[in-house]
Amino acid sequence: MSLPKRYLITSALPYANGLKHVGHLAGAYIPADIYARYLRAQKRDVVFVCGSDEHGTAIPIQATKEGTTPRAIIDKYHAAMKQDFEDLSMSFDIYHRTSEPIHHETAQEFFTYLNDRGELEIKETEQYFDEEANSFLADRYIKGTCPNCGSDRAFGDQCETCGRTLSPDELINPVSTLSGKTPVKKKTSHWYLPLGKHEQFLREWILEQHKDDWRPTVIGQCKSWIDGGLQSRAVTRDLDWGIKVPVAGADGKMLYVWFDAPIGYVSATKQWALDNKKEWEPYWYDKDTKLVHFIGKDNIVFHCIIFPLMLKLHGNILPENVPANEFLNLEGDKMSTSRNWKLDMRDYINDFVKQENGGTQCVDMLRYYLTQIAPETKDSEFMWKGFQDAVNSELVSIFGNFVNRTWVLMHKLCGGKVPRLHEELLDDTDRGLVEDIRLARKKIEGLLEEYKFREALFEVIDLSRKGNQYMQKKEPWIVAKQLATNPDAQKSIDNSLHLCLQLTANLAILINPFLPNTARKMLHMMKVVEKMLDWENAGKMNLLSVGYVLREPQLLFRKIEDTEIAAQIEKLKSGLTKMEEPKKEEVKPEVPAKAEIQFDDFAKIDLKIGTILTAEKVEKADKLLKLSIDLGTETRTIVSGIALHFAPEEIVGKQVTVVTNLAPRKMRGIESNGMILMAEDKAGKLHFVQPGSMIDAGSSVS
Ligand code: B3M
Ligand code: ZN
Repeated sequence: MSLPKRYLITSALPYANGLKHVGHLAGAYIPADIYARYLRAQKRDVVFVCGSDEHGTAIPIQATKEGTTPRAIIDKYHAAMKQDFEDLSMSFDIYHRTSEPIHHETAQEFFTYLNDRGELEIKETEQYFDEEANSFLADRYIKGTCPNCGSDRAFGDQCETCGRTLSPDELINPVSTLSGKTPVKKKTSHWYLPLGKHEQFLREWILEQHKDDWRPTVIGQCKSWIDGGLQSRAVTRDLDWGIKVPVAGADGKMLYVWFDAPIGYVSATKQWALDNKKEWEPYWYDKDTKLVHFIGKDNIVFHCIIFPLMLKLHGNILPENVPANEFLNLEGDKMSTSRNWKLDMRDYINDFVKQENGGTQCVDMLRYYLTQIAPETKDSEFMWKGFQDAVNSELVSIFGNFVNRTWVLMHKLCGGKVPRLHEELLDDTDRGLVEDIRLARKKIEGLLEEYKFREALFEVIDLSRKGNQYMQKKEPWIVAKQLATNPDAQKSIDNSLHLCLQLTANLAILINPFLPNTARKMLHMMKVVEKMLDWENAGKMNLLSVGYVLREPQLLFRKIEDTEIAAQIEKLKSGLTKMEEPKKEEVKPEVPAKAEIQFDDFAKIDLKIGTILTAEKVEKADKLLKLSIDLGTETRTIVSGIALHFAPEEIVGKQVTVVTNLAPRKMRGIESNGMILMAEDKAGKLHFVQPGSMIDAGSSVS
């Protein structure tokens, strides 16, 4: 298959109504940035666009909250978001905004084009009207009960509890958020995009053409939309903030935000072309352009059904793929702005990047962890402990350690220069390493082309792990002890360090799309120019010339201390919005003593130390976790009622005391074979009963 001539990469345009959190970053921004950086390293023609979404009712709602104007809100948050993205090394070619005149014109032209060709229909309907506020109610201004999950905090456009897209008519018991009153229905006319008319096209294009290359979750959502019957969607609203409907007499009507926002990708491309003296049209009209939208799963319908249909009717190209991510939870709970359970990008920047021991290494540390846990196939979990582990035991101990060891040894044993390669002495271990490098490039490339970023990153780290293993096998520091007696000793040292240095250069190329700052730090140590990072160099074993003098090593990453993690968790818990705060800790009454037993009674209980191998939530049971526990000679499944106290990820690897001869019991259809002992403190918090230090799984307790 021939390569596309050019790429247009988009990241969802965040609403300029507040700071964005790391869940957003992991969903729509980091993956797009990795992809764009990879393509640029491949020397492909790529434009990566993003910008602030400055319309929609979210803006005036925030303005009311902050007692200011919508204009002040968008100016404030546009600047803040732009800065945050910059601070986290996002490499947008343009970060635009939808309040710009060029965007208003582009969106209006789109509307006019479709309207003039009869692709829109006008319908008079009854819509919710707040008599007290004398205003039609935008979807966001209506609250009620979600028909899907029963949450009583659903909005007229979406239920944030279950993520379902709604229309106001679907809400049970609608209430106006302006006055708190039940709204009435009033007649109004609007323009609609008749999706139903295009069902055939949508079915073929999505469910047949893309059934194998789009993510199953994306196809699944599209299918349920299409199968559920495609309704006409209003593309205008009765509002006073937005882009005016470009039709005479349509006063007080604005384009619906979801009509104008995706057109923001087009206007951003136009602005980029103007700024760079390029043409924008090929990126939106030429079939040889590959358009890819990176988004979170709540935006799937708009990017896979509605916007593509608008593009088609307007004569543009369609997206090749829409790699939508699932959601990222935080410390065992959904991230939420209203409950203040979140980690804003800005907070991470202030607490890590801007600290004395921070800087760009902290940027890359976050990028690393967010890619490692990217919710590509299912929701995933940001755990501070997981962040610490990822940094300390992978970035520091594997990748960083390999590079550092190589540099230190090269300075110590090879005079700070790239040593020669003595071909005649190469052995299978050496050849194996060269082959590993070549294979790694192939694998990483393949995974990146398929938007499998977490696996691709794993392969990079795995290659550095292989470097460590190689070093361990070659032990140049031991060989150095034979320098006086063995004439080949220096040659053997030269060979291992030569190969390790070439591997380091390769690692810089391969890690570059993910951790661009780390790659640049490595370039500095190698005293080579940016050009070395070209992807075509990956796999080459002559990237550093023999005899070339290299700089002193710099540590690539610092460790994350326990105290930093504890402080973040404390901050998160203390910031939880008051109304949602967990119930006050009740002081538990002392547990009354049980009746006396004989030693024989006690001796009947078989107690062993086990290690938790896996832990997962049990479906439809809030309190239960399904654990598999290593008991030395066997692995047991135990269902335990501790899900409200521990997140699955945090307990994997922990040791526990297990009652191993308890009769099996079925819970939610899962057979539980034993019980783990828990201690409950005065505040009702549960603790595992554990040995003082790690001991063999299966050790008996008596
Ligand atoms: N602003 C919704 C969101 O931030 C919306 C995305 C627009 S992408 C064209 O989730
Ligand atoms: Zn719901």
